[in-house]
Formats: sequence, C-alpha cells, structure tokens
Amino acid sequence: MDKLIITAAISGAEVTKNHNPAVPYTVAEIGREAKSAYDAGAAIIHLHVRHDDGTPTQDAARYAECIAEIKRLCPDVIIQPSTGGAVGMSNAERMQPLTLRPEMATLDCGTVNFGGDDIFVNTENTIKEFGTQMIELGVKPEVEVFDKGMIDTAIRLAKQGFIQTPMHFNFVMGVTGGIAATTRDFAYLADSIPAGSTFTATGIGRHEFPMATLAIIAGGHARVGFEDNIYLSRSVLAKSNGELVDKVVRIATELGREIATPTEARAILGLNH
Ligand code: KMH
Ligand code: ZN
Repeated sequence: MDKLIITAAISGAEVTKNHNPAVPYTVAEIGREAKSAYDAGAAIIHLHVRHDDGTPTQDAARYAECIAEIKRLCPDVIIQPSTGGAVGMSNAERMQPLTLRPEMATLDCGTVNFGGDDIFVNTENTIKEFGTQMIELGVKPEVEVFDKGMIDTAIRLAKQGFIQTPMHFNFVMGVTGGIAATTRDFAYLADSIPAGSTFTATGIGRHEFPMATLAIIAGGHARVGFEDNIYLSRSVLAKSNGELVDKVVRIATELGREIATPTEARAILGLNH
C-alpha cells in the first residue's frame, strides 16, 4: 500500500473566524496555518484565499502572495489552489489561480446543492473549459466528487480528452445536498473509479475522521482542515489545522500506515514539477 498523502484544506471559502478564530484570512495567517499543517505531516495544502476582512477571492495576485508565503515557510509542500472558489463566482474569476501554473488544482465535476439553498454550479462546459486549461498549463486536476455521478462525468470527459489520466479523485462526503458520509457510500465511490486512479476522502464536520480512517484502511488518502471541519473532537475547537493533521497522523500510525512526504506524494500522484 502506498504511504498516506495528507491534504490540509486550511482556509476554505465559507468557514469564518466566527466559527473558529483560528481560521486564516491574511497572508501571514495563511502562512501560519499552512506551516502548522506541514509540520504535522501534510504533503498538500488545498488553498482558498481571502481579503483581510475574510471575504473570499480568487484574485491571482492574492494567490501569488499567499503561495510565496507558504513556500517560504514550507519550501517543498504541494500547493493545490481551488478553482471552485465560493458559490456564485464566475468561471473567469474561479480560474485565475491556474495562471500561476500550480502543480495541482481542484476540478469540480458537477453541479450540487451546497449546504442548503446555495447551488454550486459546474456545467458540462465549465468542466470542459477548466479541464482544457489545466491540460494546457500542465496542472494536475484533483477531481472533486460531491456525488457518484461526478465520477461518471469525469470518466466520460477524460475519454473525450478533457481530463488526463490516471485521475486523482477527492470524495467530498457529508455536504448537505451531496453524497452522505457513510461506509456504504465510501465503498460505492471507491469501487467506481477506474483502475490506476488514486483518491482522497474528505468527510465534512463530524465525519472528517471517520472518512479519513476508512481511506487509511482502504489504501486511499485523507484530507482534513478548517474548510471541512473546525473541531478536534466533540465541542472542542481545533486551535490550528496542524492539530487536525496531527490527529489523522496518530490514527494512521496506530493502523500501521506510513505518512508520505511531499516528494513521496509527488511520486504517488505522478506530478512532474
Ligand atoms: N467552496 C465550494 C463552493 C473546491 O475547492 O474546488 C467549492 C469548493 C471546491 O471548495
Ligand atoms: Zn475547496
């Protein structure tokens, strides 16, 4: 079994300091949270950026500043900007971080009701447009899956040349409106991806560590972080993303799964940089 790649989703676009005061907004705060996660064992930082007041932005210059700060503190970490941004952003706005040619970026492969009445829109043409840009710029997509049909969409569009293979998937489980975070649905998703693919599991809220544990056992990879969950345990706020990464490292270690360094993660994911 490959070593475990831990992704830290340190910031997100929806969670705020009202939920947890350690949620990062400024460049310095983004750097601090990335370093806490990296020091604890994260190989990938999944990145959304904000203005200093916490408003989400996909501005390329703001991404460039945050990426420079993360690279200063964590020189070899893999940085994976979001192209999902926040609900309601235009495609042009969302795609901006791709111009920085990151090693990886997210590719959301379908539309989903997102946390209630919001709709996170990813039409067929949007996915094709984003996928084409990623191929042209040499950015490896992480295929974001909020429901099983999104795997089928990714497979279909890969056959048409819009996504390179082998693909790396992220099963985002437990979003209100998306697939549930259950053992049955985890197995369903893991059994539905093509041979030779890799996957990460992300459980939302209290599902974070159960889904990470299933992925550790099944040979997948795990994502934790404030974007998905702000609690270390029931009613106990995490003081940093590093605390969440540390917990998943402890679970993996108990189960006998070693943790991948960024260099080992690059080999597992076939990153070329
Ligand atoms: N903020 C969500 C609407 C991604 O990073 O690609 C979308 C999201 C997915 O977070
Ligand atoms: Zn995200």
